[in-house]
Amino acid sequence: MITQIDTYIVDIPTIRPHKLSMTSMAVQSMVIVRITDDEGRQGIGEGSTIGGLAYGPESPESIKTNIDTYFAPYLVGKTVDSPRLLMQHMNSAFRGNAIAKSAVQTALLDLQGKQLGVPISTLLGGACHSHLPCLWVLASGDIDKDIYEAKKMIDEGRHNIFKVKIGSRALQDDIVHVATIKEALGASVSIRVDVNQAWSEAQAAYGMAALQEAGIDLVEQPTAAKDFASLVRLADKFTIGVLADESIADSADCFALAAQGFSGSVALKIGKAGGLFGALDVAAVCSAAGIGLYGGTLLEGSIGTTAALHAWSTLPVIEASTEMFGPLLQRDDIVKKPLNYHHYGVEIPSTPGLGLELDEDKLREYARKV
Ligand code: MUC
Ligand code: MG
Repeated sequence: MITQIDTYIVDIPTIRPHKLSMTSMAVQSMVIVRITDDEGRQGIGEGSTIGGLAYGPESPESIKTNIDTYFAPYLVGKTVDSPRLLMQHMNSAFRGNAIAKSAVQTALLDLQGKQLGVPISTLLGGACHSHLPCLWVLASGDIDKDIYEAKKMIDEGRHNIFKVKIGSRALQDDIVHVATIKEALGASVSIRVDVNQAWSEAQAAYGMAALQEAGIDLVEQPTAAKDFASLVRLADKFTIGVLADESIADSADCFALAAQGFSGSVALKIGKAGGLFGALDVAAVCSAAGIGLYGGTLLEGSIGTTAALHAWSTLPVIEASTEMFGPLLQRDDIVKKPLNYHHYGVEIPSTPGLGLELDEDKLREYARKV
């Protein structure tokens, strides 16, 4: 039975400024949830977004407040026999707040996994992979720094696919930036871009023609999240792939985009979908519609990233790779044994629950003092 729920906002500086079209991040603020049962076992979860309210409608502060005020009083006294049923009740009692729900769902699954002695992937039906490929995101905003960073990652065997964040500068400057990086890294290295909704459809058509010519593989969310029709038209018009990110939070969004005939890929994110169950529901719609899958992140730290990895590990095929590099963007970690990144990817823990242990000293050090 659940006896206590604690939440913390944890602020960890990034290793360098991370520049997206809508914000520049110098710190990542994660909401960490800890659920304790009557035998003293604990489950942990994480809810993170990007740049306060810059990326979406939830902020670290709203995530913490809504877990403390609404979710925690509902959950205390309940057993964790069925996280799915608890989430179903929470989804009908509390609207929205997908990231907060994802944090709580992760903590429930971590606790249930520890109670049963199995990893979260087993609770979800079993892992198809113990290691998944993982790309790196170039977002320093500086061409030379981006090229240096990418070459170092390739030499270290850490990453061989790169996504470049663009959309905050003039279109032509972005094209030169990306084409120069591609030229420097060569044909064997895959380069994508993420525009984070910054282009009109006309700009996207111009930009995608130039990026296709430069040998770029994929363009993520070129146009506004709600403009499904432009994603469909752009995906039909170019051979360069289109990846829908902000457009698709849950399976209903995905069904609507699929019904319009979208032929690209979708970025799955546990935060957008209200947790692992919701993200896997999106994956099921994609598979039925012939839409490719991509394991996405909201730049979560080790806890959120590992939760997502357990979900992605149950998918037989992830056509467009993953970007589960969030912990590597942070200067420090609040878990005792960080994830193991090697061979251009990351290993998925196989011990009970998430397979992580909180470092209490680090948690105290980085937890925001209210
Ligand atoms: C996004 O829009 O994809 C994922 C990687 C990154 O650098 O930013 C996030 C958000
Ligand atoms: Mg994106």
